[in-house]
Amino acid sequence: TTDLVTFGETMALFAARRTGPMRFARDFDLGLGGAESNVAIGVARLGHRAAWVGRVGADEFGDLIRQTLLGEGVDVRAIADPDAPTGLMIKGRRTADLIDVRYYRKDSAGSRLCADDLDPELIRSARVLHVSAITPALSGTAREAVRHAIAEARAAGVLVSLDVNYRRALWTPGEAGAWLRRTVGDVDVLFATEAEGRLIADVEGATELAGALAKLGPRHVLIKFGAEGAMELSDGVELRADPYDVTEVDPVGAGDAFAAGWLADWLAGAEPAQRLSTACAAGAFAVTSQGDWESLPRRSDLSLLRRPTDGVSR
Ligand code: KDG
Repeated sequence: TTDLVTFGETMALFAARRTGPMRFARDFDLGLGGAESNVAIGVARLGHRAAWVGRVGADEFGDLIRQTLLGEGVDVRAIADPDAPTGLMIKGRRTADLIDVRYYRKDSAGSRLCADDLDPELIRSARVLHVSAITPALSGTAREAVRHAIAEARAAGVLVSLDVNYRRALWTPGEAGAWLRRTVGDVDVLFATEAEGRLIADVEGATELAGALAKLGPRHVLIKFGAEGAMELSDGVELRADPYDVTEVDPVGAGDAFAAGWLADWLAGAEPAQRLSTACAAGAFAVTSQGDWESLPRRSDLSLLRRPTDGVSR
């Protein structure tokens, strides 16, 4: 059993050490990244049990992914695919504040994920199923795995969480929008930026957008404004949270951290305002260092951040 189960593609990540065109990067830090495994790490660091399912290659990068997630306390269900390599993500720094992500993931092991890879018992035993709309963009079998997992979770009364995580390298806004509109009615918690929300409902204004999305089904709609904070519409009640004051080093992974913070506090039974605040704090931590997940907070870290209006902590 687990508190949260998630699945998707996790890739080996090469992050350029220096700023400039990638061809001059010369050296890279090797790590890993994957929206869903980032969430699993975040939830585990915040004190809950998280399981991650995915395919990796039968290669060094697959081992890296398995070992790193294990080290983070995630219940890793990594299937080593003998016929395809672990996908790669290359993160360049075109300028000091412009990150350039390239994928080498077509036909990767992760994209070959299928419904049979998901243990229905694991889903039924969880309290939360978290998916992202990256997975349906990977392949037909991966898309079917998402559909199947959501149906399984719903039938068992497991909370279904979906982060839009729109990736334009993988599909067009039209394709993503059509899938999201078909799926959102089966989702309890929806995480989106304003632009992502508009893939589903073309509505101006954050409050209006959240209302339109909630009408489609999700009981909890979370709209993220990046460095401007976030809002939540839950059971008709709107909440807003100010951002935390941090220096952004690398914004990639902030959304996953936000989802992890929110879901961890949902699991802990926290009040809505607390839950949204933890989500914002986790998102803020995520941008403070290089890497997609490395700076995700533990519970004891959360009190380190202050909102600008809170003044100085002594
Ligand atoms: O949200 C961050 C993720 O996007 C990153 O870690 C890698 O899953 C990934 C993707 O497809 O971009």
